[in-house]
Amino acid sequence: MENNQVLVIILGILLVLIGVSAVFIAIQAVRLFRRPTGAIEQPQERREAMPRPAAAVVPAPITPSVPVTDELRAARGLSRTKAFFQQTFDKLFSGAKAEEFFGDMEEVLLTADIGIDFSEKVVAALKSSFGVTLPGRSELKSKLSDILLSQLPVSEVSVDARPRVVMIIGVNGAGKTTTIAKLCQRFQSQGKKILVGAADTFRAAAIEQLKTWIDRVGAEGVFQNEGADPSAVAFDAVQAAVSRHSDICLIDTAGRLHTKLNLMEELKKMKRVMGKAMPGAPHDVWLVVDGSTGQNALNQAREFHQHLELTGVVVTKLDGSAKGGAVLAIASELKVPVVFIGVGETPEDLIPFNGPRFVDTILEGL
Ligand SMILES: Nc1nc2c(ncn2[C@@H]2O[C@H](COP(=O)(O)OP(=O)(O)O)[C@@H](O)[C@H]2O)c(=O)[nH]1
Ligand SMILES: [Mg+2]
Repeated sequence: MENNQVLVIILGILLVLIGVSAVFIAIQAVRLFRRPTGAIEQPQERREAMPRPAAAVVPAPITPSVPVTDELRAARGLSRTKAFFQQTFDKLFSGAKAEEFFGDMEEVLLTADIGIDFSEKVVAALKSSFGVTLPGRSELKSKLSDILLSQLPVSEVSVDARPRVVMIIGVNGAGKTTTIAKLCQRFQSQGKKILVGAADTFRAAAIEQLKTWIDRVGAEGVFQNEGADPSAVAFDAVQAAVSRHSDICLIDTAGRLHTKLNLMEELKKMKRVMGKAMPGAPHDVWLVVDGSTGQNALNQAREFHQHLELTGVVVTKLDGSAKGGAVLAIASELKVPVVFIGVGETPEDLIPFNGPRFVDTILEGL
């Protein structure tokens, strides 16, 4: 073989190798660019969870708002309640007889935690619509949806005050501090200036927990040491919110049982004292209840409302619970609007309550 021929063969082999490498690199590049960049469907466990009271005080950067709509979050968060309604109605319709139907129906509503009074009202309304005729599923669904909605109070026009002072109350562990963190996140993203008063001075860890969140979302806070008078903290916070021209002032409070009268008195005092720092404050008193406690949440709401005239209720922990019916029981019995629902532990998991959407979601499988 001549030298030239050898050279041509070597060159040929080299060209083939270069070609193969180029194809390989091109495939890798395409794969890389196709990989999703957003965090749209991050698995739950990878999303950031709220810190526990004793959590490290090193705030992680705020995750940019992922384009998951409130509607989607609500649907996910209420999936257990929806499944519960679907399964119990499946049972109700299998082999149902007209004469037993409405009696069984009342039982279903009761087990769905929508409360005795409300269940009776709903069944009476259904009976008056259908008489003794057994309704079809879609007929029942649409009538039930109308009845549930007609029982929900309409939210009043929002307060026109600056700062708008919102006092957050509830039993221990209901989710007050977490809800404040979530509210901060939501309001900040709407360009509002927030100031939080850490009036839960009962435990140092509670103050730290709140500080972590305030730093993380970049809100302002008024803190005092553990054991400080909660009314004094609330007063200072409202005064600071006025002088710093905050849009919203959120006051965290220590958890307390609704049955402890002296602790109720303490809340009443805080309320009065805030009014001295700014006439009309607090403009809102929101009760936070753990929705997974069903009827207990309704009892708490009843008691707190008697003492403190609630203007709104936040129902948390509806994710992981089939007791979402409690939302309807509270709103319909107390005639106090449910303002937000909590459907998870990340800062984005707080959704403004929307009655028609809520009813649609839980009855979707009927
Ligand atoms: N799954 C779930 N957990 C929640 C929700 N809201 C609060 N939590 C958790 O409930 C626990 C108690 O919350 P915290 O805000 O400290 O309660 P507080 O004592 O009322 O201030 C924390 O572990 C929170 O992460 C929610 O909507 N869903
Ligand atoms: Mg707390």
